[in-house]
Amino acid sequence: MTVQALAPTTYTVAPTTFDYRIITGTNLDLSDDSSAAITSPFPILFGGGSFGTVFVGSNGNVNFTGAFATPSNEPLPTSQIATLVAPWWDDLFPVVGTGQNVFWAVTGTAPSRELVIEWRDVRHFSCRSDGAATVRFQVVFFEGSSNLLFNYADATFGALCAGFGSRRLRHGRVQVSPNGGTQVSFNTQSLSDNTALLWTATATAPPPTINVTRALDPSAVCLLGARKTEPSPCRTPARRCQRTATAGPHSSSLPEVPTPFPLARASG
Ligand SMILES: [Ca+2]
Repeated sequence: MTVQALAPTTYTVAPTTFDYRIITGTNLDLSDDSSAAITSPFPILFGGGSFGTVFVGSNGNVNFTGAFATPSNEPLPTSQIATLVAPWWDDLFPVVGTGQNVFWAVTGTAPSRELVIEWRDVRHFSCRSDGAATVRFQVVFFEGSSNLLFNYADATFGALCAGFGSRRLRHGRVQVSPNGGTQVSFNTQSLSDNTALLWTATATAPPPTINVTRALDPSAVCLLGARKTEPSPCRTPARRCQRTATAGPHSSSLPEVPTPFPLARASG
């Protein structure tokens, strides 16, 4: 059999047309510095891998590695998590039991569905007492594509948060492995309301082809029908194995064992 692995992938990023996905979605009802795992109905292609589970963090990022709720961001690549998609990694503050939280939905029909994860009107921890100081953005994963889309409907906390200045606005980063990451900005204000970033995946090398040869193991076949009280009855040679198996207590369920044993070999 031939195994075709996915190629390692890097990302380039560029502004694109703003087209915010309006979803009702499921409210993850996250608390401060928390994470939730969601299961996508289609495989998420990312960085040369394929993933069924997406870990959604309250602090403006998702990953495919595990729960991650660290509020203190750092330049990429980070050693804190192997995979990271960070539209806005910052100390955000969703409010439990309210609509100021993180929502997700799957839209469209196969094979062109989208997984949309939205941080909807979430606050910043530093000015969490002000319900009007919020941001709203989302990440979109596309079925059958490793590309990503960041949409920013509200990229300015404003209100009480305005006093903190732009240094607290950090966003637009993708990391695909501990050794590689692409970021748009770090601790600077680089995006405006109603803007979008499209991350385009590029394979960095041809995908490796792995040839696998599988051989039947005579002893493995014979052991199915051997009495456990017999010391190693199913060693080679093959003919002895076949006789032992036929005489065993489960012989009626054993398949006919050809001699010599065939070597299964598949390719291409
Ligand atoms: Ca937080």
